[in-house]
Parts: sequence; structure tokens; C-alpha cells
Amino acid sequence: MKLYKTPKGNIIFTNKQAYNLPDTDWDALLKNGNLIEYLQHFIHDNNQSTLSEKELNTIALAPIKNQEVWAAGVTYYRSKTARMEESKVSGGSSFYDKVYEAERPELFFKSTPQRVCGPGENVRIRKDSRWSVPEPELTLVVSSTKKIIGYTAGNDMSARDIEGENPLYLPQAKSYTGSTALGPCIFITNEPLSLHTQISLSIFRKEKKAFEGHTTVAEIKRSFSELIEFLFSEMDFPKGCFLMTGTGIVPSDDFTLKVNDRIEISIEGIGTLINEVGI
Ligand code: DO4
Ligand code: MG
Repeated sequence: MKLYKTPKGNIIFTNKQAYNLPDTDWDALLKNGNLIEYLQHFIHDNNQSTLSEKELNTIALAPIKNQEVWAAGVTYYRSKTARMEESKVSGGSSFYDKVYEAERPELFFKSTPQRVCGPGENVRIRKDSRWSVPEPELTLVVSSTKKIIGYTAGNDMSARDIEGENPLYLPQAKSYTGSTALGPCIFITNEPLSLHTQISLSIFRKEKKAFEGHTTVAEIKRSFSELIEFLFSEMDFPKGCFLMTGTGIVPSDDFTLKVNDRIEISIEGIGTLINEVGI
């Protein structure tokens, strides 16, 4: 089933039908390790909504309230090679090689909830970056009890020139106003996600496709449980949290995003997260 946060309240979409979740608090939903069982109680005729899935996708808000957004990095071979290339002049490339093989994953703080863009909101390129890309990432929704309760699509906007200049600049390359987008919904399931799940990125410039790339969950080097174990090992998340799982799609080195580009991130089972690049 899909869970949407909208201006009309929280809504479940399942078997082609939408259901209202009256009087539910988003934080209470996301911290609940038994979310799917809890949501089942709302799937009955009295709660039916006339909204279609298409309408839900147009009104959806970022599916977040007070959760922190964390991110894993260099979890795909493509990410490792792209970082090594961008940092070879500065001498930082061996860090990426090492972290790809290391037991401890790269985990970094990505965004406060207030800085997260929802579907249709504008993401941004830093004014001091000349080389920026979107990173389409399957994003885990993890309860306060350390359980994956669902999945959403995430965009880990990144300034490749700033991160390449010095790995210590990572927080500036990764966290700024408009650097994170999530949505359009949370795919709620207790089942492990199929390794065949496709993740796609399309970038449109003046309505023409300027880039297209695809990967699958099977390409991720680390297991989700391994990432979550490290994240929760020295921190608790009383309201649950989001964990982006890294990018396996990086445009070629001559590509940089421009203002007004439209970014479409599609993940099977979740839908398409669409954002334009604003100023
Ligand atoms: O180490 C730099 C960031 C890596 C990242 O964001 C990714 O692999 O997705
Ligand atoms: Mg990333």
C-alpha cells in the first residue's frame, strides 16, 4: 500500500482505492514498527476517499514531519568511480576506494525536515557550484524500533566540484537549502524489496531529455540492515528517520544541472518524484 501526506490529510492508497486516515499524526505513523498492521484498521468503506492515484501524486507533500534525513554514500560501484574521478586532482580519490571496501559504510547527515522539498517544489544548485547533479536514491523509512516500514524516492542533490575539491567539504556539497527532495509517497510493506526494483533518472532541459539513466537495487553493495545497524548503533531516532541508500546513477563528467531543468526520479512500486531546479 502507499501512504500519502497531503493538504487534505494523511491518505492510504491500496487496490486502486484511497482511504482517509482521520486524526493521524505523521510522526506517530512513522515511528510505528507495526505500521502496516495499524493502517489496515483504516481500510473500510467509511473512510473511502474519491481521490485517484493521479490526483494524490499532484497534491502530495514531502512525506516527512520531524524525522532527520541521513544518507549512505559510495554504495554502488558507479558512485565509487565517479567520486574517484572528480577528486583525482585534489588527491582525495583513495578515500572512496577505501570506503567502498571498508566494513564501516559512509553515512552522513543530509537534511533537517524543514529543508526537504516535496514533489513539485524547486530543488536548488548552490550559487558557488559550477558542477552539480541530482542523485536518485531509494530511501528507507525506518521506525524508532529500527525496522524498515517503507520506502520512498529521494534526491540527494550534490555539488560535485565542491566535494571533489576536498572530501572535508562534503557537508557543504550535500546540505544546503533545496538540496533534498523526497516523495511522492511511502510504499509501505513488510516484505523485502525485490532486487529487480528499477531506479531511473531523467533530466529534461527545455522539454528535451538531457539525460537518462537506470539502475536496480541489486547493484547496491551493502545490505539495508547493515546500513541501519551502523546508523542506529550510536543514535536513537524517537520519531523514526529516513536513510537514502546512495546513488548508482551519475551522469557523465561533462554534465551539470542548470536552472529550470526538470528532474524525474522513478522507483518501481513508489512512483515518480518530480522537481524543477529553481534559483
Ligand atoms: O562521498 C560522497 C557522497 C556519496 C553519495 O552521496 C552517494 O554515493 O550517493
Ligand atoms: Mg548520494
